[in-house]
Amino acid sequence: MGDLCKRIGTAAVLLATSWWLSGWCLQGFSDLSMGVRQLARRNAPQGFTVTYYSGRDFQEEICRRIEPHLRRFYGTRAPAWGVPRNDFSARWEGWLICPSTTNYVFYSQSNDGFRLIIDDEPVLDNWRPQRWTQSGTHGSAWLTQGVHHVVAEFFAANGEAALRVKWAGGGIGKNTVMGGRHVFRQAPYRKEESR
Ligand SMILES: [Ca+2]
Repeated sequence: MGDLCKRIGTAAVLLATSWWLSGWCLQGFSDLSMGVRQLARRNAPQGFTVTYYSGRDFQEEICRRIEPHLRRFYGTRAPAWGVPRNDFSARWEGWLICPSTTNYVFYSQSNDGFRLIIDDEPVLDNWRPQRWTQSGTHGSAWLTQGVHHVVAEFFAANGEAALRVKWAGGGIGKNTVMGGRHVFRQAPYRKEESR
């Protein structure tokens, strides 16, 4: 009888431990997606922080501002007071929220040079004077569900200047411009936690 009690006790302990472990794992997942939803609801600061520089290669910082999307049509005008109309550069920085773990494709059209870096890895590199084309260029990256650090860089040579970046994957349609509710100015989670 004592032996039976011991066996039942051991089984109960094993059952309780596995229940606790499965709950802990599930909690980890729901925390991430719940955290992202809460962030969107809480009016967390959305958009990119962008810094404008004079010179094609970030020579002198002129100003810093917030922009909601990677979509700018400058024409032949300067992007901000004090920034030259020709020969300027810009760097956008933000945290991209990926809804699921999958392959994402990024499409850019620019006049002139553009590059996109995600988690310190180059995804698009089109850094040269160029005209706007309908086909543009594209690159892809396998990204986990959660947040990823994004840096986008642009330079204008002369004449017209413009930039548009779209992305697709994980339920995000191909015509989605990068930004809006998918980009935050500060990391909701540390990078290591989203991997
Ligand atoms: Ca140009």
